[in-house]
Amino acid sequence: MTATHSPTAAASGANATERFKSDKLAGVAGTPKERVSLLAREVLEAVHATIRKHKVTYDEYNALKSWLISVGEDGEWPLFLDVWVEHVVEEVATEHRKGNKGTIEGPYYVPDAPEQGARGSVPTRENEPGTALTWTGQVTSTTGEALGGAKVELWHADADGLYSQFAPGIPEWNLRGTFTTDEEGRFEIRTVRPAPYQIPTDGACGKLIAAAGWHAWRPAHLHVKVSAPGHELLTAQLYFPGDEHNDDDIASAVKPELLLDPKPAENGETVEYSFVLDPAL
Ligand code: MBD
Ligand code: FE
Repeated sequence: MTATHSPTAAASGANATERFKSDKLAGVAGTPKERVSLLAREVLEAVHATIRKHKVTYDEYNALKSWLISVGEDGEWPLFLDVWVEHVVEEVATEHRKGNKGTIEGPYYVPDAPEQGARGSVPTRENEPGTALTWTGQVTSTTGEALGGAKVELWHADADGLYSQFAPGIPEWNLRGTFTTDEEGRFEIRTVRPAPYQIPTDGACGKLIAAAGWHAWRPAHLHVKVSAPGHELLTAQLYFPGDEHNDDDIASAVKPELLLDPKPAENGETVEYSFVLDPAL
């Protein structure tokens, strides 16, 4: 991937912040005082303990303050939280499940992607770069029932590692589609293989990565949300074997159950991957 194709903080951060505000703020107002007090106190105590343990200086305190200010200015709170915190929230939220493993949503989901039926292609540009990938699968319940009419929402980066609506110059719904399973719960999706994804290096998160000597990469991944009436929504990502970042994903979101096994085909690759949904709580 060339530098000209790197995602920028300006293009992705502000959009991710707006997206979050419009989608995710319903229902968060009712948290009881006792719960807020408990959680806020324990997080602050953990910060205090780190300061004492490592004798944090005023210079370091001011570096933190200035960095926190820039996270907001760059619109990178969604990116920061989804990369370094969400994986533990997801772990706790789904530990009771018997069906499919899921993983984090990340900052780039957009609801209501165009409907493509049970079999079809995600929206692509003419000559969309990348290896063609035909994915077949079935949605069933933990009781073994086929789930017809289930929704499989797919979104992913292109062969340059860029997401539509979060990088300039890409058609609005490129590589974003909603599929609806047939009576047997089956679907067939045609898309292209995404590239590994580098989080923007020119914003606050990039500054932290550079200052700490970390890397900015996620392995190539397909994002999905799978839903059916009476079942828990499954949010997952699927990964490709052999990707050099499967073992050191910056977002800690890879699980062995989420690795695909693509096979070479006449035109690109084929892959089978199915989903098992838990009953709604
Ligand atoms: C991504 O594409 C992503 O999936 C996550 C979790 C964080 C940043 C970019
Ligand atoms: Fe992603």
